[in-house]
Order: sequence, then structure tokens, then C-alpha cells
Amino acid sequence: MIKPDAVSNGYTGAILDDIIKGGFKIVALKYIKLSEVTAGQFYAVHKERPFYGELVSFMSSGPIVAAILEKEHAVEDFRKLIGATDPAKADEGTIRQKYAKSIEANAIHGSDSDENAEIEGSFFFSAFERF
Ligand code: FUP
Repeated sequence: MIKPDAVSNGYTGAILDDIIKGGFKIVALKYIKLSEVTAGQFYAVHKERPFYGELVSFMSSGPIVAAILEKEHAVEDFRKLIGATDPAKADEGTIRQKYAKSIEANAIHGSDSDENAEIEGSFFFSAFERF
């Protein structure tokens, strides 16, 4: 998911380009705005964390780009491509280092396991929207 900060700062095209050049195949793609309810459902695992309320309000503050990506070792390789959660700690050349300003508005989300990738992909896309 390309987050509202990166979309509103005009980085959507550059980020998709980095993803494609990183060897990922785009299986599904969608430009939508989450409501507070849907953002809250997406981040339900963080419900008890102190930053949950602000995260939900930020994630529903503007449109996002959701995608399903395919690659060998996709989860591990995508996390390398996007860099650390805190852009100040992200390696040079990573998406968060290049396009993010803060730990909350950190430009992009990547699934942390194959299991969560399946859950999160099904959150946004039906079988008819995957190619
Ligand atoms: P990541 O897997 O890198 O997206 O990181 P986490 O699952 O730990 O966090 C999910 C999201 O919560 C982050 F992308 C941004 C937000 N977050 C905060 O706003 N503050 C924090 O201290 C940690 C995470």
C-alpha cells in the first residue's frame, strides 16, 4: 500500500517504478480512500498500541494505492526495498529513505508474512481483480 503522504506528495509513479524495477510483478492495483472504519480494520492488529488512533486517522486522511505483488521471496525482498519502519533508520536508496518523512507517514506498507499478505490482499481485492 502506498500511503496518503506519498500519494499526496506526488511519489506514486516513482514508487511503482521502484517496485517494478525491483522485480515485482503487479498482480492487482487499486486507487482508493479508506474510511476510518476500514483503516481501523486493516490495522486491527495494532489496536492496543498507543499510536493506533493517529495511525487510523492518518491512513484515512487521503487516497492510497493498494497492490498485490508477486516475486520469489516477495515478503523478505519487499521489506528490503522499502526499508525500516522509521525512515530516519532506513537504508540509503530504500523507498522510505527516499520518500518518507516520519515513522507514521512512512510512505508505504508491506506485509510482514505470506499469511498476512494473503489476508491483506483479500482485504482489498476479489479474485476477479487479480491478473
Ligand atoms: P511496518 O511493518 O514496517 O509497517 O511497521 P509496524 O507494523 O511496526 O507499524 C505499522 C505502522 O504503524 C507503521 F507503518 C507506522 C505506524 N507506527 C507509528 O505510527 N508509530 C510507531 O511508533 C510505530 C509504527
